[in-house]
Amino acid sequence: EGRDIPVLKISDNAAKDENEPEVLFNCNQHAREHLTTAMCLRIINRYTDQYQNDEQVKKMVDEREIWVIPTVNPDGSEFDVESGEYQGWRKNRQDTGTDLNRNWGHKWGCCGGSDDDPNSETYRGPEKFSAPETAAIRDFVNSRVIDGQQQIKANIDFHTYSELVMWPMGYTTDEVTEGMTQEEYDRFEAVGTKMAETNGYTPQQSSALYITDGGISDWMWGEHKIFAFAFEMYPSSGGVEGFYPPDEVIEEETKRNDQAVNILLEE
Ligand code: 0X9
Ligand code: CA
Ligand code: CA
Ligand code: ZN
Repeated sequence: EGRDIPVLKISDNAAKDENEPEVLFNCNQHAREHLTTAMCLRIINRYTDQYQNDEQVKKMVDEREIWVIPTVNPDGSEFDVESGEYQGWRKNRQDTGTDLNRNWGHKWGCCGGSDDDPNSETYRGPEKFSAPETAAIRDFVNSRVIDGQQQIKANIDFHTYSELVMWPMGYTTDEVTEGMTQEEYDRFEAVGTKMAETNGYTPQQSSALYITDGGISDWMWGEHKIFAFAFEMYPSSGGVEGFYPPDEVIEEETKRNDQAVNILLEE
């Protein structure tokens, strides 16, 4: 439907491209996962408003370039709420909808972790990056390759729900695979476990939940060696109402990830 996908940059001297590690946080790939949008807004508010008050925030703003995309799927998320009645909508708004988190180009459609039926909730689209949303973010991430070096070093893709910290790969239950050594896997597990100790989520390889292909974290790592995690936020379980917690939980359930966000920025 042509809505813009906003991206914000937070850093000292933000108008300049400085030689500082870049980190990307993105939210709301899935339309109904509105708590994640609030998560990205909290990151934005914290790393701006708290600059004077919080030493860790100041250090990260001074020494990193922080990119935040609060909504990857603005058409879908607007559709989910615009009638005044929640639609339980997951995908984008292209025809019957493409599941953006099955449309990324690493091992797209390889392994039974997505659907070729346009009516499916996990429809992968007619080809990789057929969705304007994934194509736009692919182009942005590709544009951060400067002199052959990817500037973005780490990423969290926020979802709801199940209270999980997940790392690649999603398309296979193998730890070591094409583009993933045991040493690399072990670092994912170590940092994922460390982050999970701060928010009380369960740390696991993505494929331990279920196999997905065409997921964002597989692409971030597989194509760019970006240290990429996916978080499933509050609640830990439920039905469709799990996507629509009351607004009273926003502060507590987004604050819950402050330390994990700090840890990834440090790493
Ligand atoms: O299915 C997804 O895209 C994510 N879960 S959600 O309920 N938010 O839709 C999980 C993606 C993580 N990757 C794998 N489980 N392989
Ligand atoms: Ca800077
Ligand atoms: Ca830079
Ligand atoms: Zn999701």
